[in-house]
Amino acid sequence: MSNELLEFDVIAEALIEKAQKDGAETMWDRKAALKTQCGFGEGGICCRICVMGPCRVSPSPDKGAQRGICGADRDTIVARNFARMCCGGTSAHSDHARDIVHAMYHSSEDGPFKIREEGKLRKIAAEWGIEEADTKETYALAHELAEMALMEFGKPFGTQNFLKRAPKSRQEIWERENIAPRAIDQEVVTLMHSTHMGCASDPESILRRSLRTSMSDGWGGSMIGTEFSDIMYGVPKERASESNLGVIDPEQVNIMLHGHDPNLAEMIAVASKNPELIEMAKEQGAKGINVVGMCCTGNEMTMRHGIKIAGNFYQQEMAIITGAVEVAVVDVQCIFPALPKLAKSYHTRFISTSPKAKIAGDMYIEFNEEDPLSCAEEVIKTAVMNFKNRDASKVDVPELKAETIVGYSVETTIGALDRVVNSQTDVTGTVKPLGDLVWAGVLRGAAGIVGCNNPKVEHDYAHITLMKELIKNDVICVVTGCAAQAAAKAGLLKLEAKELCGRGLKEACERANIPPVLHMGSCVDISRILHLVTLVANERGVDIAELPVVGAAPEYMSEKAVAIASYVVSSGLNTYLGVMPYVSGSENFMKLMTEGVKEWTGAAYVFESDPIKAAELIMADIEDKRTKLGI
Ligand code: NFS
Ligand code: SF4
Repeated sequence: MSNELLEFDVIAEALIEKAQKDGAETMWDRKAALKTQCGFGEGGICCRICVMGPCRVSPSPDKGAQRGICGADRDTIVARNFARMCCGGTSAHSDHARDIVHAMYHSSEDGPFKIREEGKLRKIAAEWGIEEADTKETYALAHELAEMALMEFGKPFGTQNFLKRAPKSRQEIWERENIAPRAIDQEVVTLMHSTHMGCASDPESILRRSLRTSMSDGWGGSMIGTEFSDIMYGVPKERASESNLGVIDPEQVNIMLHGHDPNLAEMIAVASKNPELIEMAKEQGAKGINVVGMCCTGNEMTMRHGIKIAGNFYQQEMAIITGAVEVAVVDVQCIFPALPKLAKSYHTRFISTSPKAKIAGDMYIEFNEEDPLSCAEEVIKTAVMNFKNRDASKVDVPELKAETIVGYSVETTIGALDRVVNSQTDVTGTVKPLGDLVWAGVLRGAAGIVGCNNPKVEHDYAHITLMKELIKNDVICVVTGCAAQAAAKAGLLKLEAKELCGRGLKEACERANIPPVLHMGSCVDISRILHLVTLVANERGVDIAELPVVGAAPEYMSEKAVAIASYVVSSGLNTYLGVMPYVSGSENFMKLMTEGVKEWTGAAYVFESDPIKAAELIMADIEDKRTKLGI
């Protein structure tokens, strides 16, 4: 293990000890109280889809109960449970996107929601076939596009608009395999229906339908979430930031922004710059107002504003345990329901804001798209007025933070690639230099490393180890979500990280002036990775499955990650999972995931918990793809 990680773990341990001293409970206490986790649940062979159950069947064909009361066997039960995780994940990403589109529908010249990227608005409007997209009045066009996007959730006919971005060959595969997603809500509803008691029992059909639902996330909800956020809040650009708990500043009013949807976060960012509120903070004895990000909201805000990231999923409790956070404000997803109680061990106020994620235990200030700033201002005022309630004896912020460069949207990445070419003689503004570097073997390939933290594995260890192994072997990494924050904390998002690379990647980083691990944003921004990969495949005239590119989620925990893995596999990229999903109770279903699906999409799920072994498998995979391409 590297020094940074050891150092990091020491800090984590210190904070857990501090929590114990402060009488505060953490996820580790709760994990211990749960004792051994349920083996049937772990294997995916407990069914409680109907009230005749729960039916726990045996993982073994030789002993124990073979079927539930209705007759469902282990293969059906595992498949249905897996499918419902895909539904949950797809719903979360896509409903997030719907809120962004609603905000765009309410956008206006003088309102808080504005169109900041007119060029991107017109480009996507044209891509979606809106007539006169280049001449229509900006807001009229924004509203028309927003309405069209809302139809992506419920249109009665046709498939997702963004599918057309993919190479022809990929689109044909999706048609052939019947996994081209229709309206997003329809895909979720129809899969919930399929997996209702007494409906589908064929595991193969259930997996195929799970892929299609997940596709409506990756090429639907997530892509809409990313692209429409960019139109409203700006396309992320390369910028410097910092990451880790040390970005919490004991001398300022600290507001921890946690969740996912940039609507709330953007308004908090605006309100935190309000001179009256800053003045108020000074009157309370603070030097100013410090907004720090947590989880994906942190990624959104660091990409667009350079707002510093306090940590990833696993650190949400630790941030509060520092005793220096005045307010933890949240919207949706990945928020421990434990936070309000934890906050009560300190002076921290916990504020939930979304009717979809009302969290009991402290304050609720509803975020309303029609008057978004009033919620944001109330949050900031609450924080400012809470500064005086800090208990100095409980304040202990670890001096630990790393410099980072973030902001690698597709547009910014292409801009960086232009530095590699001769602008006098070569074409600029395309992904061609990236294809050239891969084809020449300077880069062996690329890996998208994404996902959460999970207490089943050592925090951040798998993320960092996998990234380090791959960059050492000249594989460029693009990262999102909590994996991106792991990279940030370990110093992999710095230009100096090139020293950890093989010769080829180091040279490419020097020429393009980029770090070897590129922060592409939040988890909905995995759609940026899909888009980039698609552009490279189109430029080279090959299918996505032919590229020496893989997906990996070394420490994931959420349903969203299960949906992501499923749409990445459907898109043609082998996907390496470091944590076993709840499928081990059915050998047949596992076989479908690791082998069978390859015949449909050209890619499969790979299960490997050891990051060193995963890196070896990935390198073999990448080299095999290169051989087949003849490069
Ligand atoms: Ni992704 Fe973001 Fe983190 Fe996992 Fe949660 S924050 S959407 S789900 S835990 S990476
Ligand atoms: Fe049991 Fe079948 Fe009901 Fe599931 S659907 S709980 S297996 S009876």
